[in-house]
Order: sequence, then C-alpha cells, then structure tokens
Amino acid sequence: MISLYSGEFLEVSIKDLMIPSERVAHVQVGNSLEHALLVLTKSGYTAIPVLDPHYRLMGLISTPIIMDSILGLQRIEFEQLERKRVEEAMNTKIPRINIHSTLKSSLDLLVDHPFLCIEDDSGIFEGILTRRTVLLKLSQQVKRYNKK
Ligand code: 4BW
Repeated sequence: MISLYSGEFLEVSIKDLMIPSERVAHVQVGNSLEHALLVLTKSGYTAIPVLDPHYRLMGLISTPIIMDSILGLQRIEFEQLERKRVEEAMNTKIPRINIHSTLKSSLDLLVDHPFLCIEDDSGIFEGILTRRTVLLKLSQQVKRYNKK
C-alpha cells in the first residue's frame, strides 16, 4: 500500500508544482474571439485562462466555447469572430486555487478539470496546476516507494 499521507505527496506546495504565468498561454478580456482562436490553435491547448489588464483571472476560453458563440441558426457566422470580445463568451464559473494551498485541496477539483488556475491573495494570476504535473509527481512517488 502507498501511504499518500506521507507529507511528501499531499502536502506538496502548489507553488512548487505550478506552471508559472509567464509560461501559460492566455488572452485578455478585450481581445477578439479571432485572436483567442489563433492563440488556442497555435498553442495546441483546448482551453486557456482569460486575464484582465491587471493580470487578474477573469475566466477561461476554449475552442468549443468560441465555436458555440458564433453558431447561427443556419451556419457558423465566422464574421462574428472579429466583432465579438473574449469577455462576451468566456466561462467565468471556474475553480480557483490559492498559491499558498497544498495539493491535498486540489485533487478533487482535478478530477473534473484538466487544469486549475492559481491566484495570489489579491486575485493576481500566478499560473496553472495541470493533471499532467500531478500525475507525474504521483508516478515519481510510486517509483520511489517501490525502490524501498
Ligand atoms: O502543446 C502542448 N505541449 C505539451 N507538452 N503537451 C500538450 C500540448 N497540448 C496538449 N498537451 C497534452 C498535455 O498532456 O494534452 C493534454 C490535454 O491538453 P488540453 O488541456 O486539453 O489542451 C495536456 O495535459 P496537461 O499538461 O495536464 O494540461 C491540461 C490542460 O491545461 C490542457 C490545457 O487546457 C491547459 N494547459 C496546460 N499547459 C498550458 C495550458 N494552458 C495554457 N498554457 C500552458 N502552458
């Protein structure tokens, strides 16, 4: 049996696992949907954070959200991509975690979300915690345990 209560895993600081904001693809609230689609396509990610000009986390934008927001009754209205702003389409109901929290408080959220956005105490975006990073950490832990 692996004891996940060993402070080595569950008590790991989010700060030590996160992808820092400067390495996270993101868009701003005032950007057009066309720009957001460009960033999503170029980065290869399905969903990315939306920030305000002060680097505060406002929501998430994804390719399915963009496509849905330009879907007309008869056709996809591509001309809307240029007109519509990210803030009109983004998902604002997203889980947020504090930079001072531990992995323990984030595990349940990662079941339903491929990544979690991390904020500091004043709501400034600090980075993301992805499923990949957490699974990688767990895998290292299991290998270490098996060697003992
Ligand atoms: O461009 C990519 N590079 C790498 N190294 N891996 C990628 C890339 N695109 C996809 N992946 C892999 C990752 O394992 O596919 C998984 C699902 O991607 P997603 O969700 O559906 O675009 C990736 O899993 P993950 O690393 O655990 O990341 C989970 C989600 O976190 C991604 C994406 O929405 C977001 N994300 C990850 N790194 C990001 C990011 N968003 C913006 N910038 C980043 N640097």
